[in-house]
Amino acid sequence: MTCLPLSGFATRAIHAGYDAAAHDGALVPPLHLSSTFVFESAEAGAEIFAGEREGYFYSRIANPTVDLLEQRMAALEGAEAAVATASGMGAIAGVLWSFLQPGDEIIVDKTLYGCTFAFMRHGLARFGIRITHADLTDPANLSAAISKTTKIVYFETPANPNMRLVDIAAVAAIARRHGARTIVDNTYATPVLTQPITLGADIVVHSATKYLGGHGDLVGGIALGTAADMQQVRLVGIKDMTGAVMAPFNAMLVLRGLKTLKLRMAEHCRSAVAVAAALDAHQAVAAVHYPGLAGFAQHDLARRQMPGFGGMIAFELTGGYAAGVAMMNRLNLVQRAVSLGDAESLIQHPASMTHSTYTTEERREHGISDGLVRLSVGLEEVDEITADLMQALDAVTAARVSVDA
Ligand code: 4LM
Repeated sequence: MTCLPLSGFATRAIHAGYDAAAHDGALVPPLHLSSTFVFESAEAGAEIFAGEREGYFYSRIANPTVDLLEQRMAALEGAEAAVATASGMGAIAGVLWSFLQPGDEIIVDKTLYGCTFAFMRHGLARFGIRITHADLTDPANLSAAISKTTKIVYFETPANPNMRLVDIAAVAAIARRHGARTIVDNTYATPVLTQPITLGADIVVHSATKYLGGHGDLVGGIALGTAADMQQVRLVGIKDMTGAVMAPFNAMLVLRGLKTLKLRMAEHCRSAVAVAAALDAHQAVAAVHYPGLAGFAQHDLARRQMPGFGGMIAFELTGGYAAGVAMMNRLNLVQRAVSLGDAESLIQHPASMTHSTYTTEERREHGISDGLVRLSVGLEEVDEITADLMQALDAVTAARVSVDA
């Protein structure tokens, strides 16, 4: 039952790639921890190594449990193939090392997750790869920047941390006309909300640590694309260059997470809409960045590209950074922690945490303000999430009023 004709998203998330009859009737796929695999003969081993015969030989290249996750994710993203990795950063590094040479240019959106930014601007740049930042919220900026040396166009939508959106179809069409690959980090949206490959992107990367796993108990990543591109990522970027392979146990945890991904995302989206509206109405809040708010600059694109607006919110307080710190320290239910997409609501301060990999000057250049606070709306009762945030904001407001008086 490797393919499920005419099946919908939730069915594929639970069944794709697995046939219980081939595994002693086990409802839940077995966990293959084996690092190496026994050849029936020396000749068979040589043929497997030469790619002349199918078969597993070493879990840095492929493993049956990880393989199942790759097939299942490919079925959810509309991709031909996938490569699961040790982390989201492993997926990003593995993909980029696979397709870039010294002298190539990569055009990346203005805002990226902190370590992705650091890997490119402070890492790849040292190896003769040119990193050009363009504001891809306007596809015309890509047309102006792209050239013959551009090999890759890379962005997140929504972007971490400030929620800017990119029109995937428009940007991918421009990149394709110039012979560049489009790579989309789909961590925030997940395939429940956006399937970039179906909109023209070439490669999707994820931090599986976030919504895909969904329970805060693993670090993992995955890259998806054509079979040929993923073979290159597997054999070059992962096998030989980074070794950033996903552990089978983590693959099993992600497979478990995927079974409820659609349900969880629906609840994250529903709750985030309510929390964003409550934040927006509070006098201590200067701005809320959430694609579902009518006042969000790219609300029309969000409505066109995302059937739900996601579980991530960024906001700024009228009292700036100091008020943000005071508010975060008064929270009881919402947890002060980086990462996102877990059942627990998480709050963090990008400038001093996830995006402290940017220099202060780079953060200013890239539109990440010191007062920005990021919230991952979890799966607790939405009224209780909102009440916790409101009491913390009320306390900060009261403290300011008494200082001002
Ligand atoms: C965070 N993020 O934001 P691993 N792509 C995106 C991400 O948000 C992240 C990664 C890749 C956070 C981690 C602390 C859009 C990570 C990297 O952490 O390597 O699985 O993913 O809080």
